[in-house]
Amino acid sequence: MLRYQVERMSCGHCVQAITKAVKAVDPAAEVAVDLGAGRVMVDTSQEADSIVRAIEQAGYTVASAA
Ligand SMILES: [Cu+2]
Repeated sequence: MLRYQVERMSCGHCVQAITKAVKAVDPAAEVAVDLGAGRVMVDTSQEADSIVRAIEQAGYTVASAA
């Protein structure tokens, strides 16, 4: 399970955008977003860096991988 702190997620649209971006990299990925904590959790077989790039390409800033 990968965990990221992601900045400026504020609503359901953000959750959908990030989920879609991650699933574009790995359609089998399980994505959970905790808006209150600004945290994205991803269960994937892909490289952690690939997931970071996908989130950033969706327009969000990954503050840290935790
Ligand atoms: Cu939003």
